[in-house]
Amino acid sequence: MIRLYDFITSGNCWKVRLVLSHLGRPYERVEIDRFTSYTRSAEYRAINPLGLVPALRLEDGRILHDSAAIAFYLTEDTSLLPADAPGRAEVIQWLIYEQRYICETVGMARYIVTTLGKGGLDEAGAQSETLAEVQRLGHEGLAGLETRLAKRDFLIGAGCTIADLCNYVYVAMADQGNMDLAPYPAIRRWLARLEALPGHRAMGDVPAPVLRRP
Ligand SMILES: N[C@@H](CCC(=O)N[C@@H](CS)C(=O)NCC(=O)O)C(=O)O
Repeated sequence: MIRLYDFITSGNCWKVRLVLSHLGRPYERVEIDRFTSYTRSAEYRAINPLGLVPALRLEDGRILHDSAAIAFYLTEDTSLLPADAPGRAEVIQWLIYEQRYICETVGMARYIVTTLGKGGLDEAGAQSETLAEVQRLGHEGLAGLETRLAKRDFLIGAGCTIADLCNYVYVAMADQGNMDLAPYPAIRRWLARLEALPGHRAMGDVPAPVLRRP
């Protein structure tokens, strides 16, 4: 069976879990504690040399890392990945968009606020310039999504694809980075549309792990 190396609170891992639940595909979950340095250990770097989650071990022993690559692999020959070349190129385009303009901005704001543990405030209590800058860039990313979604239900074609699922995750958690989605009505409708799909799972709704590390 395929095996996912997973942090529950990682948005990039949630993307892969969402894809798996939409597919109804069983998998083994290895739960990693992100607050240890296990991902930097030699044991884990043998799984992913970059020391990052998610990583997916395939039945034949090969390992894939990076949420976009894993999502692309898992959805071959399914409705979540178009079969035609232009449709697949559009998926790649929106996966790149997510990594550059959503994950690294909206996702980074969440990371600064929730994981760096300072609530986004520097030692003097003022909002950190770094947080303000990633929020500014995040609003650029959200504005691009809002424009795309203004007259359509999903990012590509008529149904949900991995472009939607991957972009969904950090946008859905924007409030955790103190980013307000009020100015983006099309995005808010799209989030609700995705959350109403039968394959949707909340971030914390995970199968029991087969292993815990460390
Ligand atoms: N581009 C990668 C980014 C992966 C990434 O940054 N993962 C973070 C968690 S969201 C991580 O593993 N951090 C390592 C650590 O915190 O030890 C992807 O989409 O999967």
